[in-house]
Amino acid sequence: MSQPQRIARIQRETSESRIDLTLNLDGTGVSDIQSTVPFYDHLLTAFAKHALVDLTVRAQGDIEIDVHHTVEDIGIALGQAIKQALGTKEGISRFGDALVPLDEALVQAVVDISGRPYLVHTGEPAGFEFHLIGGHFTGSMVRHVFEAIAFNAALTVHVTVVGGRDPHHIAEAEFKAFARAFRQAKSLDPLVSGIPSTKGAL
Ligand SMILES: [Mn+2]
Repeated sequence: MSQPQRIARIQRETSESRIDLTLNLDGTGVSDIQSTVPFYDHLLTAFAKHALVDLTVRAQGDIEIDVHHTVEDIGIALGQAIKQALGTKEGISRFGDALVPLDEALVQAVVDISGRPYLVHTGEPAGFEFHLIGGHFTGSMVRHVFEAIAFNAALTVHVTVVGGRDPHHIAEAEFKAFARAFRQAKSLDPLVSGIPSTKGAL
């Protein structure tokens, strides 16, 4: 039996942003990201590349106020797309983990496609949340994006910053570690038959 295509398109419009996002969970890491927030483009491009998903993002938002709304809303749309594309979750590995360095930064991520939204996020150095990466992307948004993805995709996500000094490195290593853990969790395991849960549902 052939698997249905694991793809999704989310179009989400509020008074604060307009998002058009497409996701293919069985891609090759090809992305075309135009979030209007350059460092976020960099993070989402890294996510697609290392999760082996194809991702396109077009966004327009009220970044003249702050990048917050647009960054969060893309996270929500990405979470919704992940949930939709995962479908019944039949045949997935379900769990994934990764330990990813970027020079001095080191980040561990663990993903469970559990159907239960949960985020445990620790270890960013003091003051990280206040740093403006690239002059426009607030460090605090990293956790906010993981919250948006975990809650809207119904994933259990643990991200632990083991070490790091440069905010760009830390943020990028967080996204790469999450990507690698997610890549493993969403992969189809030929040894798995049906939904990998003793409950019979995820
Ligand atoms: Mn970089």
